[in-house]
Amino acid sequence: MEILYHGNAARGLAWQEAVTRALPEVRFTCWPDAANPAEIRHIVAWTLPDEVLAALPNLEILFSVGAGIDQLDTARLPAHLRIVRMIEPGIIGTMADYVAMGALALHRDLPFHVAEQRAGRSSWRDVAPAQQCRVGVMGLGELGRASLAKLAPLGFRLSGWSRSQYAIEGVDCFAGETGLAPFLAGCDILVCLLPLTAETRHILNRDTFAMLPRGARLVNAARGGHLVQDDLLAALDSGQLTSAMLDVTDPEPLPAGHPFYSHPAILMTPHVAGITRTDSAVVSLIDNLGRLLRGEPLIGEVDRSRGY
Ligand code: NDP
Ligand code: OXD
Repeated sequence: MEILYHGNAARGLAWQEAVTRALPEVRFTCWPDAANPAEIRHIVAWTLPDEVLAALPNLEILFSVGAGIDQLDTARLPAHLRIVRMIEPGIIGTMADYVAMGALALHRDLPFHVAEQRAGRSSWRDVAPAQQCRVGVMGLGELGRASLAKLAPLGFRLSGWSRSQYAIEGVDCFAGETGLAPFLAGCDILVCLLPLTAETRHILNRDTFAMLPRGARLVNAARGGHLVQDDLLAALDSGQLTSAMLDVTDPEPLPAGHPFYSHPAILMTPHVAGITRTDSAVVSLIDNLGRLLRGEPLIGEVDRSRGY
């Protein structure tokens, strides 16, 4: 079996070595080195540029380097292509850390204090214990659940919203369209960890913000396409929202001069919340390649009709 890698060269070499050591029967090649691209049936990549896609007419399975798959623009991929997303402890652990950092930073008014510092001022704001703050997570998948587990010992009151109804200890779980309004009504901090699909695009909009308690805060660590940027600015201006922490934007990076850069109530990071770790992700990849060789179900296979 051959698997082609497309992406960062250093990671490609490290994965080639690890995969070859663990599974000598797998030939791991790095784009553009495949001897016969027309024979390639499996690829691991973050995105598939047009020239790569065109060179691989017999592709059957695409392993995403990341947890999300929307960056692949799946509408342009053949309908029969199976897509497998990356589920690995590096992404999960770093994301949970980020969400904990975001919740604490917004709860303790870090954007305000940073803005005051930059303006050469020092003002005091009231401080409430974490136990008085309700954090709600949209998306109860791999990342949402790990983030809730990380938040729990910090003392926050926790809730979650997803498509399916779940029971998670210590978390008030809501589901589906009917669960959205009651979920939002109980979020002092709203965290978005949804996949970006036709249903979730622009879900962070003025109607959603209006259903939050006045003065709520937002952490978006999922995708920039979830957020309606003008609605966030309007909600911050009106006081409906107090502050936001954004790891993702559309586009990335935002153009120079974009109002988010200088907004005193917005903290931004450059898509670093959950990071695919070269060392731990290759273990997940090797596990999945072994499953493929044995004809077993793959971990993280995407339901293309659902979009995640
Ligand atoms: P999962 O597929 O494990 O979980 C997705 C969750 O979202 C599920 O609980 C699912 O519900 C829920 N969901 C999906 N659609 C809807 C909907 N229409 N209404 C309500 N709930 C919905 O994904 P992960 O947790 O692994 O990852 C989530 C996203 O995080 C990724 O798709 C990616 O975009 C983003 N990400 C961002 C990173 C960063 O660095 N900023 C890093 C890694 C990922 P159900 O359980 O019922 O199916
Ligand atoms: C991912 C990401 O999807 O890094 O893994 O955003």
